[in-house]
Amino acid sequence: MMIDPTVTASFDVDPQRGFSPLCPRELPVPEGEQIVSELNAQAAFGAVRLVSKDCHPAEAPWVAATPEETLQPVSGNFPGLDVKWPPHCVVGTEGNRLLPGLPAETDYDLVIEKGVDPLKHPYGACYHDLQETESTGAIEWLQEHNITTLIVGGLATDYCVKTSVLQLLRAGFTVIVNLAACRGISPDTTREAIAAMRQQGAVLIDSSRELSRT
Ligand code: VGL
Repeated sequence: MMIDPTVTASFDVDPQRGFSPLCPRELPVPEGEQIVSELNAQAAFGAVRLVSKDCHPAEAPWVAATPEETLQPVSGNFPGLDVKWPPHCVVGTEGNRLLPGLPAETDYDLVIEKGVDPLKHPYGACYHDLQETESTGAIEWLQEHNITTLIVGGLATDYCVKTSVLQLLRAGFTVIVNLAACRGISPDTTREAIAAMRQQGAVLIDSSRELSRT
């Protein structure tokens, strides 16, 4: 696939230790730590590089007290929350850090922090809320930088990558999903996520080797 780097951004979605086997007590996505070389390779095709991060508090109504509570609905009237998750990517902890081998945060062109509010647990990088009313500024930033195309990878394929990709497609961007730079939480939901992204117009590639510059 031909890429014009001058209008392309590389987007690392939540490539954090808390979503990898490096932090087995958080939300370890199988092989989550193995995406780093592909994220770094795809970045060579973009003029800018973005990263989003889950930046959660330690306590929130969505935090599962036991592993069995994971994916159970949050009880009570919390419109910003859907299901429970193990504590992960808590600000100031190891799980919040980027995977080893990625650039320092200060070397990215934009860092998007999400999930800070204990009453909100968004998945997509473009909005702070599930209802998609409160922008993180990512879409506006990309538009201001004249970006039309994104190459996306990250964790997890079936949640934050999928939701971010669908948001970017709805905002009108061309979105290339680099599957070698993604890993999912479970095989079934990952398959469904890939089908949904394709159906909504994402271009799926198996690796950055399929990319070339115009
Ligand atoms: C994610 C589940 C819960 C993700 C975040 O980054 O994909 N998944 N929180």
